Amino acid sequence: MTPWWKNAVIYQIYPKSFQDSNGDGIGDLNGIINRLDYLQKLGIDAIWLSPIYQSPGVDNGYDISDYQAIDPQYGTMADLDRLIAEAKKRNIRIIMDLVVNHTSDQHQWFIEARKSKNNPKRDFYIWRDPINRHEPNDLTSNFSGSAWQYDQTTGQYYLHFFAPEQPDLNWQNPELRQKIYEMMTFWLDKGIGGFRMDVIELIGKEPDRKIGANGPKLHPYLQEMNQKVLANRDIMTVGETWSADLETVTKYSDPARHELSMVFQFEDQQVDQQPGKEKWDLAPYRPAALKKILLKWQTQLDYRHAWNSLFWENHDLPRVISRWGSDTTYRVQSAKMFAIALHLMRGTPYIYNGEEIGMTNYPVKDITEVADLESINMYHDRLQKGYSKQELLKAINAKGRDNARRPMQWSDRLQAGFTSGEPWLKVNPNYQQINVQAALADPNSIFYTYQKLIRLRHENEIVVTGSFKPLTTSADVLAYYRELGDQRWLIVANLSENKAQFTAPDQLKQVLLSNYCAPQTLQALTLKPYEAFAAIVN
Ligand code: TEU
Ligand code: CA
Repeated sequence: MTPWWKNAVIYQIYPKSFQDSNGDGIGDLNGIINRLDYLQKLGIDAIWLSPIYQSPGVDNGYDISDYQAIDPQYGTMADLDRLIAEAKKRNIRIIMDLVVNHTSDQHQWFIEARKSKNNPKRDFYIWRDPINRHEPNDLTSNFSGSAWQYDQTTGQYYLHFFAPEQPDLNWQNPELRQKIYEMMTFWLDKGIGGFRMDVIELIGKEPDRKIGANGPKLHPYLQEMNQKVLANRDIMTVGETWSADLETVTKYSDPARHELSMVFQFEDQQVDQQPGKEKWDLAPYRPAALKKILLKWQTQLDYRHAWNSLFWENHDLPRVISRWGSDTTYRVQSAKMFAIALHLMRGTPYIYNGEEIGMTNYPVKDITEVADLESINMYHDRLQKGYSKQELLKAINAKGRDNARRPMQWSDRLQAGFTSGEPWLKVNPNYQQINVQAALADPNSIFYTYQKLIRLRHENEIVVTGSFKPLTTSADVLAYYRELGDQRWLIVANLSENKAQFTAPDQLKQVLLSNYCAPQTLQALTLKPYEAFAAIVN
């Protein structure tokens, strides 16, 4: 039997930016509850909620100080229980973000751990003596600088792969693992739909050997977690795994191995960065390179023994139309094209809040306008290394995480209907044109393309289990067949702003979706900029 999460579409909410209900400028749980009818109309099956746990907010909630308390800025545990119940009434499950590679430095465990070398919680974290009065080694943090922070009280360094306020947990400690499993069980017993697991690839780290991702104990830990917590529950799990390749994705998601339902892999993220460098080292987008990676994952992963997720955006990534499509002349066409191209592939699709109305990046002119610590740290680090302000701002505007974290644009009212107060991060001024209210009023909006794609997946087995066959096309055109029994669908997407020629040998039976006028034939077509369609053929 096909598990529910294979024909589900999941919607990611970034709570701080989704909907404020009390005028403090910060999105909250009651705000989400008020928008459930909208999400039901879109048709999604589950919400992945970015962290709403108690947190000092150094990394917007990815620094948790209490796993079993709700941060007061988002509401109360009663509000969350109500969200779970109200969502359930609409057949929507709540997927919680599980951040267990690290905690906040304000977590009770760390407050204890740093007190003394023989504190009972000391070994929940990773401590090392200085070497020649310096860091134990040259491991670096994802947020710039060393991954080691010196702690005065005991004269040792602790490990942090992210901010110093996010000390890494020591998964080698069995008592720590047990505590995490108990915490996960607490959440599952509330009736949530599963977990999205933050940087889960790092939990098998061996810092002395400079191993972060994919340590030798990673899969044994996940199997233990599965056995102790996840097994025999009607839930899904998705791991965030930046380093995943075909082989490791199979390890994580082969049902016979009892680890996770699926993972996020990020290979396509590299198409617009210089090889071997960081995301800030920009390189031009080449549609053909993107196509190659998409096809690799569709054709080379064995979907009988593995599963993949499909996404363009999340809270760490820029808006896809600003990045690889058009956020001006062809905004609507390119947004629909990305939707059509992605949602009819194999895997479970994710929509990031605002993607379904074609929200765009918001460029800044000065570093003082930036909120995200990743961008701010990188900026200061690279300024020191001799980069110019201008090129650093260019990189932040292209790839910075604030782009996707701007308040959700609900209407053309003040502050886009996000808040009646001052939003924590400025609203994109284009909200007067781009907003939910306008999208719902226009039958040709991006919103309805997403709605239709979700419905197609729900109603047609071919989208979920059909085989996948690429067509040979011109460089910038992605085209594939899905086939099941005697049914055949053809999906065509021009990934570029240039016109392109396209021909398929098939007869057109019925056009399911298109972002221009529906094509009349499949022979000798000239595809318009970002043109895409899906059709039943034979
Ligand atoms: O992100 C993992 C991660 O590695 C990010 O630093 C990522 O490389 C970067 O943002 C890409 O631009 C997860 C969360 O999704 C992110 O929001 C957190 O900041 C991070 O973990 C730490 O918990
Ligand atoms: Ca609020």
